[in-house]
Amino acid sequence: MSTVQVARADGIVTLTLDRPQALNALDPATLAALGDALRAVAADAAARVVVLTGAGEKAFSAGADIAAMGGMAPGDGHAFARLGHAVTAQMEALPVPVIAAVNGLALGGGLELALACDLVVASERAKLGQPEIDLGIIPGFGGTQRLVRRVGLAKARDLVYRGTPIAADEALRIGLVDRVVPPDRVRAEAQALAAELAAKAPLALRAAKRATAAAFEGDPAAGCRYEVEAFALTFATEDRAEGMAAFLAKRPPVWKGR
Ligand code: CO8
Repeated sequence: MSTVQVARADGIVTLTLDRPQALNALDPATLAALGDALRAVAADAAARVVVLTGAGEKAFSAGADIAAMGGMAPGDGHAFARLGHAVTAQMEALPVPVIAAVNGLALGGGLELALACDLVVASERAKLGQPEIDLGIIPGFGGTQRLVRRVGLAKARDLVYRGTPIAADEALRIGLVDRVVPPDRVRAEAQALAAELAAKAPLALRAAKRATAAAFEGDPAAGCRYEVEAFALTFATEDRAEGMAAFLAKRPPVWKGR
């Protein structure tokens, strides 16, 4: 039985890490299953938004599976780190936004999955951190890079050097998460946000994801040049004509994804 559950409704694909007895720790099989699910989303023209969450009340994910890592030789560790990087890169490369619904602990590789998401909704009870230092390792699924980008060098170093998790309100304050809600609201809030995005003009939403990603791919001037190209492409869509006509006619737009 897969440890990643997939549910589809109204253009929203919800992926649930499902190993609650191990706090949704990421073993190689779970990462591979997540990779398979993401490949299916990438090939699904009807998918508009992805929500990633963890089963149970306690954890989004407590990180890479320590029991699985315990027996790994350096070469296995290298392969495991590459698998984690491949999956987080897949998440960023998806044409549609990914929302993390952090329903509890997001530690180590668990936080690194959330960092590869476009937006993060967290439970008031969530705890987030990079505790790898206390295992004698460092973040290995892209955390050192994405965390620095998200919260800045000093705050990222504080989390990585000390390994001490922070509470949701502190995570909100430093920009590590985007919204904090009561525990029983986290999944509903993520679904509502997903529904809001799923109702947007699909091609414009995809262009917005690609163009904002370009901000980190080269120098700012190259990012701005990319924005001009992506912006111009939206002008070639029927949805652009519909969006502007609807505004002028004072009626809601009807998106066709063309
Ligand atoms: N891996 C495997 N099993 C885990 C993990 C984990 N990361 N976290 C929890 N579990 C298991 C526990 O072993 C326990 O299993 P069992 O019931 O069979 O004993 C079960 O989940 C419940 O956990 P606890 O009893 O420990 O629950 P507590 O509420 O007492 O504690 C904690 C919760 C504080 C979260 C505690 O479980 C903990 O410290 N977990 C480890 C957190 C951690 O260090 N995460 C980072 C892992 S390293 C990592 O993610 C690196 C990513 C990059 C790897 C690159 C590859 C080379």
